[in-house]
Amino acid sequence: SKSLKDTIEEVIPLKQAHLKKLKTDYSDVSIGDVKVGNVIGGMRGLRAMLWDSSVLDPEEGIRFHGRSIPDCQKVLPAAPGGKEIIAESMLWLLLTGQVPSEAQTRALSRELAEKGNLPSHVESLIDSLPRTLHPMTQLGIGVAALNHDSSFQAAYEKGMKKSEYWTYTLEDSLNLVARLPALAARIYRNVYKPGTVLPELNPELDLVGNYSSMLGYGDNHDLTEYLRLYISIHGDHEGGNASAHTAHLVGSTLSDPYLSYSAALFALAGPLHGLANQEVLRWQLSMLKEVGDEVSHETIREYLWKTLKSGQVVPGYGHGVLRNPDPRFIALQEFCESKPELLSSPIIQLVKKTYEVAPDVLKEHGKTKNPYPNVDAASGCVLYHYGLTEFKYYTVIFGVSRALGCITQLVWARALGLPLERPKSYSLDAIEQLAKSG
Ligand code: FAM
Repeated sequence: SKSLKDTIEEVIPLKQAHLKKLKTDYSDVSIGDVKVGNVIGGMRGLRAMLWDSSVLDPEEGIRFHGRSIPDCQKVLPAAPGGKEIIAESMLWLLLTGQVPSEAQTRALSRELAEKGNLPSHVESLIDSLPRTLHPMTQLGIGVAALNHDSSFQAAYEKGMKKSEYWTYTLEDSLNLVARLPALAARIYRNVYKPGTVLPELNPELDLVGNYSSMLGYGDNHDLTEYLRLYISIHGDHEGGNASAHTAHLVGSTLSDPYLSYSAALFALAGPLHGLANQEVLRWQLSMLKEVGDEVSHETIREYLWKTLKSGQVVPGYGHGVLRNPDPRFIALQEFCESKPELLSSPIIQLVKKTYEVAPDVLKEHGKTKNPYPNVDAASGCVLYHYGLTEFKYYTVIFGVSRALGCITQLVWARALGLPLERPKSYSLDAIEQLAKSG
C-alpha cells in the first residue's frame, strides 16, 4: 500500500492547480470586508487565512477535510484492540484528505515508533531544567532544541529548490511528531515521578500507546483509549486559533518545523487558550473545596457567580468562533457515558453538573457570545479520575496533539509555495482617518 509521502505527493499537483485557479479566477474578488471592529477586536471573523485541513463552523463545530468527529469515529482506524481514533489515522487524514487503510495506519505507527527516541542533547537539556519550571515551558524548550537535527535547515543551507521544501518539512515534521511522546513523558517523569524508569519505545505500539506507557499508564487500557481520542480530536481546529496561527506565521519565514511548533506551544500555554484545561481542573477543585459535600446545582450556581463577580473568566466556557457546545466536549462526554465507572466519579459528576448550570449563568451575566462549554471543560476530569492528577501537566498533552494540525499546515504551506505572512497594521490615528474617509 502507498506510503504517506507518496500519497501526499500524489495530492500536491491537484491542490497546486486548485490554488492556481483561485489565483487566476478570483484574486480580485472580495470575500468579506474589513471593519474597524475586526482590526481592534483580535481579528475575530476576518476571512484572512488559507487552512485546508479543517474548517470550524460556529454552530456545528469542527470538520476535518469535511468530516465531523462522529464521521471520523466511524471511518478512521483505531489501535489494535482499541476502538478510538488514533493520532496516526487523524494525521493521515489531515495531511492527505484521505482515510488511511488499516495497513497504512500500522505502517505509520511503526515509522513513528522507530523515529521516536530523543537525541541525547535534548535528554540532558530537559534533565537540567528545574522541576519547578512549568511543563509547557519545558516542552517548548525541548521542541526548539530538536531543531539541532533539522533536515530542512541543513538542506536550506546547502541550497535546495523551492519545489523540494515540502519533502524536508515533512521529514522534520514526522520526526517531531514521533519524538513528542518521549519528550513529553520525560518532562512528566522528571517533574512528578523523579527517579522512576522511563520505558523504551515499543515498535508494536501506536504513538499514544507508547506515550501512555512512557507516562506510566500503559496498563490502563481505558485511559490509553481516552488519550487516543483526546489527542486525535485536539489535533486541528482550523487556522486562526493562537497556536495554529503562530506555527503558520513562524513557518512562513521558513523557520523549520521544530522552531515553528515551539513558538506555537508558547501560544498554547496561555490561559485563554490551551492552559484552560489546567485552569478548569484547578477551578473545579477549588469549587469542591469550598462547597464540600454540598454539590448541588444551587451551590454551583453561587460559585459561578462568585467567579464572575471577582472579574475572572469561567475556564472551559466560551469560544472565539463556536456558538454551541463544542463537539469535542460532546465526544469526551460520550466517552464517559460509555463507562459506568466514569459516570460515578465525583469529579466527572461535578463537571457534568457544572455544564447543567453554567450556560444559564453565563447568559444571565450577558457578556460572553458563547455561554457553552469548549473542549477544555471536559478534558481534564477524566485524566484526573484515572489518577493522572497533576493538572499543570494537562496542556502538555494538548501540546502533543496540536502538532498534528500545525505540521500539516507547514507541509502544505511549503507544497503550495505560500508566502511570508505580513498583514498591514495601522496606528490609532491612521485607523480613525481611514474610517472617516471610508
Ligand atoms: N467567563 C467569563 N467571561 C467570559 C467568558 C467566560 N468563560 N468567555 C468570554 N467572556 C467575556 C470576555 O472576557 C469578554 O469580556 P470583556 O468584554 O470584558 O473583554 C466578553 O465575554 C466577550 O467575549 P467573547 O467575544 O464572547 O469571547 P472572545 O472571543 O473574546 O474570547 C475566549 C474567547 C475563549 C478567550 C473566552 O471565551 C474565555 O476567556 N473563555 C475562558 C477560557 C477558556 O476556556 N479558553 C479555552 C478556549 C479553548 F477552546 C481553547 O483554546 N482550548
